[in-house]
Amino acid sequence: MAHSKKIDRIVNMEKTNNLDAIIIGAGFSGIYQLHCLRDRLGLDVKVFEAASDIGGTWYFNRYPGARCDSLSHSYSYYFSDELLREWEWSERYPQQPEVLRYLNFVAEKLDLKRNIHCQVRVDKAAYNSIEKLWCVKTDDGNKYSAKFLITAVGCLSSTNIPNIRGQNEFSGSSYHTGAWPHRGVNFKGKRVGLIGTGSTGIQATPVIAKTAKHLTVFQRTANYSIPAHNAPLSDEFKKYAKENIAEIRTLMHSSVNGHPFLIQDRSALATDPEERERLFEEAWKIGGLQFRAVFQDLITSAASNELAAEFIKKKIREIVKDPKVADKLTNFDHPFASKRPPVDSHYFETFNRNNVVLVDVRDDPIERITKDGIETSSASFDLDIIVFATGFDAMTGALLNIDIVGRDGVTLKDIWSEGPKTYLGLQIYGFPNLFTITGPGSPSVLCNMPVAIEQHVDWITNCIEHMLDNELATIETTNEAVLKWVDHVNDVASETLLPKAKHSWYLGANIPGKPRVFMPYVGGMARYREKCAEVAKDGYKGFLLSR
Ligand code: N01
Repeated sequence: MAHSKKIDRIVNMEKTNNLDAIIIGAGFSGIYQLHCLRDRLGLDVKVFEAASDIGGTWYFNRYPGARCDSLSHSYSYYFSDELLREWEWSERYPQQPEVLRYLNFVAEKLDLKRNIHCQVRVDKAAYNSIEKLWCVKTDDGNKYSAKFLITAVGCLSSTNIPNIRGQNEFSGSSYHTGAWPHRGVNFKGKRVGLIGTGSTGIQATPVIAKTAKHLTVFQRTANYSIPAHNAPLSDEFKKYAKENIAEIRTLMHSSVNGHPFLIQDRSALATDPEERERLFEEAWKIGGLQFRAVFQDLITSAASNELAAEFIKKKIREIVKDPKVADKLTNFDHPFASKRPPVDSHYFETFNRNNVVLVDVRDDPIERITKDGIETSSASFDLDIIVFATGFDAMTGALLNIDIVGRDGVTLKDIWSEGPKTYLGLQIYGFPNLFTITGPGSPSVLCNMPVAIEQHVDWITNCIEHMLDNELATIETTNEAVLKWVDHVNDVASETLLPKAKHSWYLGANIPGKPRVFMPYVGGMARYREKCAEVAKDGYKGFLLSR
């Protein structure tokens, strides 16, 4: 039933600009949220998207080698069996263009694009407590108001270019991987410098090395990486995925990280050494994020983690021919998987090529960028292209880039000045009727993203439906619920080794001046899903609902 008429759309601006809901962002989360609000609840909704087309992360991250590290059959919306049956992934891990094609397929199939306004950036959103409406200003000079405001801005969308002296002097070209030019970049015959060895740098390195004349990789933190063993999907597997939708969905919903596999209930430390080695070997052959699932205590026991770290070091040493290079690549300063573990296609092998050099910038820091390239404390590197694979102002950056003003004129920047504080990652005290899809304090980036997104969107949709059915005007979390949840997020994180990675973006440590707060919820997707369902069932415990 359409609820549109039920909403008292109080006009404080032009009539045509009054909506039931505004969604910011047209990536995985924004387009599904639009479908739910428009097609399930019958609301009048607009989506604003800064890019010139839909896709979010997958629109911007077009760098060479960009590929998903979730298994393709699980990197899909599971709300519609019809969509699942109609779409066919080609590889075990889809490349960026295929994921973007998938999102366009969904948007077209559900006729979503007519409500999505691209090349429109939301500059400001302010809550009008009298009218109980969100007032939104976009960069094309328009103003809109809506009862509900939903951010679908992504966790890794605000790019981070480190402030290195002399950046503007470089006479060559430079690019951030998360804002890659659509025309592509031709590396043929070029001397390339790549800064950063997170998931992105590790994916880009082997591909750039294939065409560049020379590639210098500037590594600050040695990173564990597990081989993807990517390959085309067999017809048999494609058939399995289509014929077992319900089982795969159940498996993903019951797993800790929303992946279609479970973490094995055994301890690395307690397993006999020979058997442990065999299991690690087997897991290495399977590859990808599933490696981490071979034992259940790898992220909770330092001793078990060390065993995994030693195994990975051994593997890297077997691959990399020059022992000095292998030393740099295995000089880990954090436990395995305490930062998001990259999944690679021939990353370590790339350092056996004679056109690739690794520079450890811990030993030999980058001093400045010059007209000709990069200078470290002991050498200079002449370059034609610099690639910044330097990550994102994760989880909060994209939200804080919008000037969001809540009840009583309180700004999001102020209320989060000591780090993000939310209830369930879904709502912020002082910001009624604002929902943050995959916000800080939710499993989000620790989970297979589509699973985390669908759970949030479904919860928000059900909540809005509940409000409409009961003629409720506002929902706002209480300060008490927020403080309790923030403590819980910290407590759960401290039971694991994840906060031990001092340079991790999970902690905001990659951005100078950003408060050090562990942002994602480590308690597991299945547990979190139950908690959210329980909150709703208990009449939205921790929220105040008003008429
Ligand atoms: O970013 P990162 P990313 N000088 O922050 C280095 C997701 N993702 O884009 O570790 C020198 O992880 C920095 O060094 P350090 C995934 O969740 C998914 O790679 O801070 N180096 C680090 O090596 C991932 O975790 C896929 O010491 C500097 C690198 O830059 C997340 O995105 C694919 C520096 C940044 O690594 C972010 O990954 C790709 C400086 N001044 C990414 N500043 C999928 O497959 C930073 N660095 C879905």
